Amino acid sequence: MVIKRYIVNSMSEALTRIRYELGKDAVIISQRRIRKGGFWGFFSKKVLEVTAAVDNKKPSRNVSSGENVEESIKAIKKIMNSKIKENEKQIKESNIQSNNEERKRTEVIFDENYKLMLEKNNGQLINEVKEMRSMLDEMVKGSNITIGKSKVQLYLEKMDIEDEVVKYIMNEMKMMSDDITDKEKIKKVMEHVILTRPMQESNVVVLVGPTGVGKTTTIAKLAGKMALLEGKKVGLITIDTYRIGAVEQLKTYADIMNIPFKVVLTIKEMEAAVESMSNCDVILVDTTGRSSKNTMQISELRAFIEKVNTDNVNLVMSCTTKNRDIDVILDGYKPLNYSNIIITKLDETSTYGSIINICKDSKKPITFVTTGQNVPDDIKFITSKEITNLILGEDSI
Ligand SMILES: Nc1nc2c(ncn2[C@@H]2O[C@H](COP(=O)(O)OP(=O)(O)OP(=O)(O)O)[C@@H](O)[C@H]2O)c(=O)[nH]1
Ligand SMILES: [Mg+2]
Repeated sequence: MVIKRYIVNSMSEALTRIRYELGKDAVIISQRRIRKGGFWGFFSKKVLEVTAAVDNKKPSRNVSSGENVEESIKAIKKIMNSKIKENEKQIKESNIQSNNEERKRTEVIFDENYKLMLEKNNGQLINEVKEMRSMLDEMVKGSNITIGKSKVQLYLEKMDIEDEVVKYIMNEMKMMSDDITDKEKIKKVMEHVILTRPMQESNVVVLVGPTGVGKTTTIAKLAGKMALLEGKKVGLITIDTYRIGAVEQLKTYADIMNIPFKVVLTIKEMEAAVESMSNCDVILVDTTGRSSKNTMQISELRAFIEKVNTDNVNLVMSCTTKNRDIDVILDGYKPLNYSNIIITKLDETSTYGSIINICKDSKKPITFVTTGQNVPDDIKFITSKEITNLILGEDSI
C-alpha cells in the first residue's frame, strides 16, 4: 500500500493530484485543516492536509513525496485538458441529444401537421365524394333514373313513350329474329301498334273530345276539305251551346263556305236537324268539350250521338296531352263508342311519343292529324310508317 500526504489549498486540488499520482483507485484516509508558514504563528495561512492511500499499486507516476508544484500544475493542466475534452464531448453529445430532441420535436410537429393535413385532405376528399354523389343523384333524377337501363329503353323514353309501352316494345323485340337492327325492330313494333285508316265514307261524322283540343277547328277544316276540295255537299250541326261564342265560331266558317248550319239544343232537335240535311253527302257534328271525368255530361252526349245513328265517332285528342292523362281520357270517353282517333296540334310539340301511347291504349285507328290553326290546310291523313318516323325523329311535320 502506498500512503501519501498532500498539503493543498482546496479539496479539488487534492483530488486532482491524488488521481494523477496514485490513480483512480486511491482513497482518502484523512483530511484536516492546518496552518502553514508565518512567523511564530503569525501570517500563517490555513491549508488542507489530505492523506491518501492506494492498495497494492504503485503510484502512477514516480514523483517525490515533496511538493513538486511544477509537476502538480502540469498534472492539473492535463486533467483540465482532458476535462475540457470531456466537456466538449458532453456538449457534443448533448448537442446531438438536443438535435435529436429537436428532430423529435420537429417530427412531432411534422406528424401533427401531417395528421392535420390528412384530416383536412380526408375532409376534402369526403366533401368531394359527397359532392360527386349529389351530382350523380341529380343526374339520375334529371334523367329519370338511367342506371340499369338499356340503350333501347333510354332511347324510347327520350321520345316520351310511357313505361308500359316501352316495356311492350322491348318484349316484342325480344321475340324477333336478330337478322335486323334494333332500330328496325322498334319500327316494326311501332308500325304494328299505330293504326291508321282514312276516314270512311258515312253520312254523319261526329267529333268528341276534351275541352280545347281543336274539335271545332277540325270540323271547319274537314268541312272545307270536303266541300271545297272534294266537292261534297256538307252540312254542319253543333250541339255545343255550352260555351259562349262556340256557335258563332262554327257559323262563321259555315257562312264563309256557304254550307247549311244548324244549332241543336235537345235530342229531338237533333233528329230534326239531321232530317233537314238529308240531301247532304256528309253531316259534320261538333260537340261540347267535356271533361272525361264528368260521367253525367258524357252520358248526355251519348244520348245525342245515339240519335244520329252513326259509327263514325272520332275522339279528338291533342298531341300535347300528358301521358298520365291519356288513359283517363280514353276511359272516360269509352261510353261514346268512338271508332277513330284524330290527333291535333302536332305543330305544338317536338316529341310525339303520346301518339303511340294513345294508339296502344285505345287500339283505334288514327283518321287525321292536324298540324296548325289554318283552316282548311292544316289537316292530313298520315300512315303509321310516317307517324313512326315522326316519333323516332327521322321525319318532321
Ligand atoms: N297549334 C294548333 N292549334 C290548334 C290546332 N287545332 C286547333 N287549334 C287551336 O286550338 C284552340 C282551340 O280550338 P277549338 O277548335 O276551339 O277547340 P275545341 O275542342 O272546339 O274547344 P271546345 O269547344 O272549347 O271544347 C284554337 O285556338 C285553335 O285555333 C292545331 O292543329 N294546331
Ligand atoms: Mg269547340
